Amino acid sequence: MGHSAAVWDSRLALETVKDWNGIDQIVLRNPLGGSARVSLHGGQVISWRNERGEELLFTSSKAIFKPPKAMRGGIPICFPQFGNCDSIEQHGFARNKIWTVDDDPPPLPTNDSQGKAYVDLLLKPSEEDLKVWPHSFEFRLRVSLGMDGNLTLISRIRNVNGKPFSFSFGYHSHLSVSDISEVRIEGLETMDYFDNLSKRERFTEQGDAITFESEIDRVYLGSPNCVAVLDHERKRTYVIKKEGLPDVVVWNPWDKKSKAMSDLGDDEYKQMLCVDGAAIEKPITLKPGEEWTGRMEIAVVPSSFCSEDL
Ligand code: TA6
Repeated sequence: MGHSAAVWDSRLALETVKDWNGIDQIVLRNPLGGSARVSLHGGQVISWRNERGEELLFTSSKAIFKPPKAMRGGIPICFPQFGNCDSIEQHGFARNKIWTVDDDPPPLPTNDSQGKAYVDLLLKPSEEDLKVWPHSFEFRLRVSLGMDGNLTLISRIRNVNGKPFSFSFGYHSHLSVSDISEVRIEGLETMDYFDNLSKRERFTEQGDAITFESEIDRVYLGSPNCVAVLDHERKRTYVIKKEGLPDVVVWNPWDKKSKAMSDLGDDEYKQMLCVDGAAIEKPITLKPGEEWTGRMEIAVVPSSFCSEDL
């Protein structure tokens, strides 16, 4: 029997479970067997499975599932800072905080979540947060799973009538790949990028696709709103569509850095690739009452190893 979106009551497609630390996780399901799992620890998507139950996001076997450390894998939310800065931890505090479920969010401008299973989460600054980052914000995150199995994250960050503030942002997306040396990224050709391995020096991408044979840690600037990650061995392509996120971070630690990371197996770099929708080069500035929206949708489509089919 086919499942039309109208038939599927997406409000019933949610289940709340507890993790080993007693923190709630919300499980979204679609009638075809797809699922996504979001932890209130960090508002982090920690699992996304297709209708065959295959895991599409990478999770390290050595992940530390203990606040305030973000779990290595899934999609950590990097806010109010992507990268390092002196006053707050790397990639900001949002991924290390306990979020709440927002039962009555302001409506989204588009009917983006029609026929999808979704959950709305909310993060507001604690007294402790305000000490390190003295800005009154409301961060609403909607995670949804479509009938087509696509995963969508919509972040709305509002300046709650404090003084103007600026932030950088990233969906730190750990994709599961079969073998990093058999993966390529299309859509970033000719883009400029900062190379974090060369003191953020600016270069221009020369290749016709990005392939991997060593550590890579780059921020592609002003990138197109559609990027494809082709996994040759599994004959599948992640298609990442984004709005409000001009930059794309591409990161694989490779062998040396993996060995130095306590929450990543020595060889696990072969099965993961971070391709993050982000706003880094030009931080977002919000005046009192203003709101910013950053939307990322990831689809997985069957693919042959050529770009014409994308
Ligand atoms: O560019 C991505 C990056 O900033 C890398 O430099 C590396 O540090 C990665 O994020 C992982 O950061 P995390 O804080 O998640 O360990």
